[in-house]
Parts: sequence; C-alpha cells; structure tokens
Amino acid sequence: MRKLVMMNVLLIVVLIFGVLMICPTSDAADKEIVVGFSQIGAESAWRVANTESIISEAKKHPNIVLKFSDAQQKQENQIKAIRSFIAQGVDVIAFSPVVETGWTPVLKEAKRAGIPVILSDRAVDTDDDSLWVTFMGSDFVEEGRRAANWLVENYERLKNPDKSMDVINIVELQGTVGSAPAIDRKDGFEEVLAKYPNFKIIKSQSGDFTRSKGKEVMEAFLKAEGKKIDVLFGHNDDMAIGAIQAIEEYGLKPGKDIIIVSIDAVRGAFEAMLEGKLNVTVECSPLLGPQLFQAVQDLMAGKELPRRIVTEEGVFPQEVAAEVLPTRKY
Ligand code: GZL
Repeated sequence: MRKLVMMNVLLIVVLIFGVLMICPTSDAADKEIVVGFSQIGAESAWRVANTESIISEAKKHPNIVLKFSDAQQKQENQIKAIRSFIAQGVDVIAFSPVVETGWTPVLKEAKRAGIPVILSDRAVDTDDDSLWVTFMGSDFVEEGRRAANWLVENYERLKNPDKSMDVINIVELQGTVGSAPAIDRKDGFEEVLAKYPNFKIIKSQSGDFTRSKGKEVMEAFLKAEGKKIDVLFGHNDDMAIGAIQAIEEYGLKPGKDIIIVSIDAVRGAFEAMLEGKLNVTVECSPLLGPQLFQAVQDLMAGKELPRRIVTEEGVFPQEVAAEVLPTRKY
C-alpha cells in the first residue's frame, strides 16, 4: 500500500514538473517591448517595401508594440519623432536617418533616457559611437563599385556601334543630398572609374531618390548634353525609371542610345529591363524587418549585438530579368 502511495506522489511530482517545463512562467521572451521607429518617408518603391517589411514583421512578434512615424523625408520630423519616443519611454528606438549629420544632440537625449538606438538602412555621422548599438543595412560603397564594375565590363558590347570607346560620357542622378547611400554610392562608383579614364561623369545632380525629380533632372541633362550622353548612372531605380520617361520624350532609346545602370532591384527595374529600357540593377534589399526585430528581441534579452549587420546582395543584368522577376519579394 505504502509503495502505491509513494508511486502516486512521484507521478504527481513528475507531472507538475513536466507542465512547468512546457509552459514556463513568463520570462524575457514574453515581456512587452515597445519600439519607436522613425521612417524617412515613402519617396521610393524601395522605401515602401522597407516600411512593409518592418510593419509586417512587428506583427509576427506578440510581445512587440510598434510605434511607427513617417517623416516625409524631413530630418526635423525624425528628430521630433525620436523626442516623442523618448517622452513616451519606449524600450528601443530604431530609425533610418534621412541624412548622415545632425543627430548627435537627440541621440544624446536618448542615451540619457537609457533608451538604446538601432540604425536601420542608413548610418549616421557622429563622433560618439556609444549613441547607437548596431547599424543594419547594405554596404552602399560596394553597391557603387558593383555598378561601375558592371558598366566598364559591359558597355562596349552594349553601346551603339557608331559610339566610340575613347570617351564615354556619364550623367549621374544622385540620391538625397547628404544621405549615406548618395555619398557612399558615388564614392564607390568613382573609386572604380578612377581606373578607367575614358569613362567620364560629365553631369551629376540629386534627384532625391524620387521618380518625378529623376525625370526633371534628366530632362535638364538632355537639354544641356543631348546625344552626347552615353550612360546614366542612377543611385536608385525610381530616379532611373523617371529618367527613362525623359529619355523617351526626348526621342532617344533608353537602354540602347543611353545605357542605364541603377541600384535597388525593385520590381519596376525588372519590368524596365524586360522592356529593354534598363540594362542592370544592383540589389539593395529593403527587407530589414526580420533582422530588426531579431536584434530588438536579442537586445532586450541582454544579448550583445554586432555593431554592424550587413545584408547580402546581388547584381541583376537585363538578361536574367525574366527568370528572376517571379522570385522577387519587393
Ligand atoms: C538604401 C535606401 C535608399 C534606396 C532608395 O538603403 O536608403 O533610399 O536606395 C531609398 O530607393 O529611397
């Protein structure tokens, strides 16, 4: 009898222990985490895809509360949003800085409030690296190098037969003035071109990463240089797509009379390549949501984050567009 009682007690202990193992009491993984995210705006298809990635990923984390703010591409709106997140006492602040400079004061306020800051997509230029815990996003200098390397390797086979290789005139549509991608893509592109003196940038101006401004600036380039233009380098696909409209309205064939190289690899670029109007797009992935919220969970669980989380990316020339387009997520 005594043995039976002992057996039942042992069974009950094992059952209780087993239940506790399956349903642990709430721990760090369940603690609610409030994240304040300041997004630049909705200036391009890339940005829209980036926002979608962040918002949809946040929904997959039951313990994440996302406070999302759109700055309409104005730094003062981002600074206001960050100050509001600080006042609300969020657990983590993340943002994509519209330009590199001017962030130190507000990031010091976040630090004084004990709120960690994650840089998403773009970096900041500050002399105090303790003001942010990690920067996740692409290597823009490498994207500029990839654009230039593809151009010097492929221009001769793609150009109009009557065009010379002695001097190749390039016009450049830069991204937002002062932004990390605009600064770094230009640096990477020019670093490679320095080895090929026959490739010359004859005009360079910001199109602010938008289709409309890209078209407007390309119209001005065509008015000034016309058929002298051999190549367009666009810092993003949206400006290149706007420029394609300007080139067609001017009476030239984009992708043939003017070889076009751009960056992002958004759906619109693949569609333009299928029409033969764009020659190559260098990938810059906006799908940062999964990395961002993994970093937030790790940070709040007390884990050390790497200072730099780089996204792996490729280069998509016109000849692969048909095969690759169905696989694209943005
Ligand atoms: C790059 C991102 C840039 C894209 C543009 O990571 O910051 O901003 O290249 C977007 O399309 O507007």
